[in-house]
Amino acid sequence: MLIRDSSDIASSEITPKETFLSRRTFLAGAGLAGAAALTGVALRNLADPAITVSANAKIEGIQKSSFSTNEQQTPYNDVSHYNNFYEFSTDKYEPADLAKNLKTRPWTVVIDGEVKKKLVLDVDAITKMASPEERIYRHRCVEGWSIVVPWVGYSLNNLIKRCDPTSKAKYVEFTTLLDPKQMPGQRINVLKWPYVEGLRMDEAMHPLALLCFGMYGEVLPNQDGAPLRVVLPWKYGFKSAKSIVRIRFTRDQPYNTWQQSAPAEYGFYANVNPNVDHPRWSQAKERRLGEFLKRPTLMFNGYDQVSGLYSGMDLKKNY
Ligand SMILES: Nc1nc2c(c(=O)[nH]1)N[C@H]1C(S)=C(S)[C@@H](COP(=O)(O)O)O[C@H]1N2
Ligand SMILES: [Mo]
Repeated sequence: MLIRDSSDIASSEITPKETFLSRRTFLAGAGLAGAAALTGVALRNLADPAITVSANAKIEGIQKSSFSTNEQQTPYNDVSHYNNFYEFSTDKYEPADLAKNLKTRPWTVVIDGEVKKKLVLDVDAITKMASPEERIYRHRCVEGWSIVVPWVGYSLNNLIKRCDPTSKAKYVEFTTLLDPKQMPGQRINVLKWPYVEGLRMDEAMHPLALLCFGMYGEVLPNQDGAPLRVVLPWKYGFKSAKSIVRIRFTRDQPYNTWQQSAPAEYGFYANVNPNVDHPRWSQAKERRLGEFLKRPTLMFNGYDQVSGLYSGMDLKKNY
């Protein structure tokens, strides 16, 4: 994000990727048909890691959600092989492979700050706190690409209510795992580690804000933020922190990572807004992965139900 400009995005980034992905998809079909006679183990060993059929566990008892869009979903293989996850790489194709050995169990999440009692929760206890829903959300990256993903999780407000925040809690901050041994991207100072993001309390309590642990009916692949991430469909993708180990309630606005590294480009709010250009490119349009023509970007990414959270705010100033 830091090192790209709009011409890079239009030419060298998105277009070659689509060619690449459709080629991969084709190869996947051919490879699997040819390997159909082999055992599952042999198939997994022989297959290109980028096209291995996922062995991820199915999530039981998923309910449908009225918040889902009925737009066409982006293929699983694209969503799991085109990732921003700088802890592994600044390249979008590499996290799929580099994250494959990330140890996501056991995994604990510390809940502290302005709470009546500090908590250390096992991720499997967290995922069981409310029934899982499938939320098919549009997801818009600040770089100009977008995807439609059937995430699995539940409204973040279910967890927040269980955490007993004090009346002084005005914001909630999310911190990603810090572990350079497992996360090779953290051996490079491309960002200040660990990755930190945050929300105002009323944003975090909005039912659209999703605490996410799965996609396409299965547990999250590591490169998409396993075992636990947030998904905030009305904000640019960078607000949705991955592989969360700490949730802290604060009195003051968290100093999020992207604001630290490029304050003129990435603010705290980061609401999708076609009327506010990025300093180096327009945000008026986006390219859905797999599509050729760009489409207009919608205010709040089309999630108008959040607009009340920002009434009276200057969204040019609070970008
Ligand atoms: N910890 C962490 N979280 C992160 C990022 C990251 O680099 N590190 N990238 C963000 C950005 S810019 C985007 S667009 C989304 C991408 O999520 P996806 O790979 O599941 O599509 O993750 C966000 N969360
Ligand atoms: Mo992004």
